[in-house]
Amino acid sequence: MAKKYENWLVYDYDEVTSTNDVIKDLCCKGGQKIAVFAKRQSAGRGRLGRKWQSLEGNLFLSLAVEVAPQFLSLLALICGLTLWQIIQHLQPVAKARIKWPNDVLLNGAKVCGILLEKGPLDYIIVGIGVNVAQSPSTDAVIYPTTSLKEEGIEVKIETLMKLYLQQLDFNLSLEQQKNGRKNLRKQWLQAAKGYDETIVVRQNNQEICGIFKGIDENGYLLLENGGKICQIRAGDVFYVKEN
Ligand code: BT5
Repeated sequence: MAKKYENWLVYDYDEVTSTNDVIKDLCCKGGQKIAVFAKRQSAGRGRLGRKWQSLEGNLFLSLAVEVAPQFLSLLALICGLTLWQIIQHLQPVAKARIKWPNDVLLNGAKVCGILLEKGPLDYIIVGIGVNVAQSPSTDAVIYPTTSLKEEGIEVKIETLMKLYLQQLDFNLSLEQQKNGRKNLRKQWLQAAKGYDETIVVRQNNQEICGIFKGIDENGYLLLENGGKICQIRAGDVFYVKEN
């Protein structure tokens, strides 16, 4: 059931509730880089208990990554950057952008969502959902959606999974190098949508409007509001000017 791919042991399932749940049992012994891949997911989730619509033909992948707790918010950004880089590689003219922290947008619509959760031992579980073949109807979601296929990018799910593991490994090794984090933050900012533009950040029941001024060294969002820069650690970003 498990296949070795580069440094990763990849468990492959036909159907699971959530790849993020299955991986937590598999990585509890430690000592191995584990990934879980499923063709179907019956209870995919997003942040804050939100539902992730897991349509047939899309990618559902979870990885157990060992990182220091202080690196967590930057890891969240790197995971989105990784998919952005792959899309650019597959289709250099694609209009791909990252919406803080790690949603990947194609032509302004969400093609990928990433969920980080605490796993056993020192593992962080990274769950990646990519709309490869189809996207849910927009009435069921809070943001426009699309798929790679709808945007003219044809890739096999398994190929995409392998590219993701390879590119994430590359980014994580870069992070270990001198100026690696700075370099990754710079790349993320170049890929981000809306720098220096007005955005709205929705947090629980409040909304903060301000100018998106990039990210700090931890990957937190910097928002200029009333002449001051505030640091945002969590929330949903909406753009005032679309596309
Ligand atoms: C996310 O949450 O975007 C993280 C999604 C992570 C999904 C992966 S799949 C593999 C692994 N196993 C899991 O159970 N989860 C991970 P958030 O930022 O909270 O966005 C969730 C919102 O995105 C929903 O409330 C919908 O509005 C919208 N949404 C749901 N399904 C979508 C889809 N397939 N494509 C685009 N948007 C979607």
